[in-house]
Amino acid sequence: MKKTVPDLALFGGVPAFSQSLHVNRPNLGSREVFLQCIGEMLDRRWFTNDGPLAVELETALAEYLGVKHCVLTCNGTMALQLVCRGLDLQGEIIVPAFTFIATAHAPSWQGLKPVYCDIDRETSNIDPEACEALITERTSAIIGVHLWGRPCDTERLEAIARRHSLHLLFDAAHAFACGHRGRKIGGFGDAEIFSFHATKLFHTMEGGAVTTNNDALAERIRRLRNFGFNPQGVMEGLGVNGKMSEASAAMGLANLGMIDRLLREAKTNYQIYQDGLSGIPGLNLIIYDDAEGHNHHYVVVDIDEDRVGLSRDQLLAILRAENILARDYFYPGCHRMAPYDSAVQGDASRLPVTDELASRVLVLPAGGAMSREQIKPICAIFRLAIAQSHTVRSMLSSNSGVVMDGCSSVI
Ligand code: T4K
Repeated sequence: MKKTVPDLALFGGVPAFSQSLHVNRPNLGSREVFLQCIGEMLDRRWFTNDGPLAVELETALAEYLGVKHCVLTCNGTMALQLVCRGLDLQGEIIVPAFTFIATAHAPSWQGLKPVYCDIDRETSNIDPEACEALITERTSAIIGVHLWGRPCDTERLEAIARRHSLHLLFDAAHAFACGHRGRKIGGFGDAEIFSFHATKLFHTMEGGAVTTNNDALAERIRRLRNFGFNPQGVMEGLGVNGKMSEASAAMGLANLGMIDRLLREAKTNYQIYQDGLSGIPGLNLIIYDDAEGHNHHYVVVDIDEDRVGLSRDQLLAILRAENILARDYFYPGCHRMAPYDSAVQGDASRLPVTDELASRVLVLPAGGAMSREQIKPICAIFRLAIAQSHTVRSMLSSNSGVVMDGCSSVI
């Protein structure tokens, strides 16, 4: 256990971990089910194109999420592109900038213009009032992101969308198995999209899905996903290859069967962090509402530099030197990244809450691969660095040889 500031690896101490700890290393559900599905797939020699494993997974997911249709895709980005096409969106769409770049790239790839909206300070989700103020005659849709799995204010957004005759989509990439007002995320708005990337709580290695209660939209997306062919094999128009492979679906079935265990493990790890980080002034673990139902997949801390005595980036550098590969998601916000940054240069203060949170938030290593024995030392390093913040600061300013590894923002 590290006791003094010179024990920190950033100042020459031995790193706390000999192997890197990652944010959200992939979960492994049932190895047995996975291998059995792969064996059957090999015997069948049926590897893709709506194979039996993908069909089984679509049915099981629709049931689990309580939604009429689940259309599997090769990733979450493709799922969002397919929805934009499926709804024939044109012109501008309103999106938050405090999200993974794919939320903006997917509609942009479809020729739409993202108009960035600020977020609510409490929830980190799109601010409905700010959203309504951005609507013009060019707007065709609003995309809410259930960031870290915390639900958007779906009721207010639905009311706004109705008032202005807009489509409403949700990027639910983080929100698998999360709930809102007694319903699982998946059936809100016109459609929701999920990412089943390897780093998500429920994953298919690579993959994603569109979920919707709209029969016609689901059918349209199925055709678009298969090059534009209809079920009779007749070409109807422009399409793309957005299908999920059978190997990915096998991983999905192996994980879905163990979903309760995966959720339990994530919650346990979150609670170990909660205990270990409690009572540190200025360091706040973001809270999940158990009454809504949550997956506890992202362990996110908000750092108030004035009270902590160190910036988010200084803490990030301390952790990374210990091989704790925390991330500064989603710094600096999509609006400040290429190709969108040139448009906001003259108007940099339009997203003040986004800019502030993007410089304060840190995502910690989590997921089922983490153990109590790993989480406790991480919390202890936070406590040591913050308790000794004056010493850390003065050592940082006097030691020009210190490398602030992995910080994307300016220290
Ligand atoms: N909307 C939102 C809100 C999203 O967060 C995402 C994806 C999407 C849409 C788009 O969905 P997809 O098209 O990706 O399905 C990662 C993921 O690639 C991305 O899926 C995810 N969000 C985003 C938040 O994180 P990176 O580049 O920041 O992290 P990456 O892929 O390096 O993985 C994180 C850590 O996990 C690594 O440090 C190492 C570890 N890792 C990763 C992989 C792939 C493993 O241990 N094993 C692995 O197999 O983007």
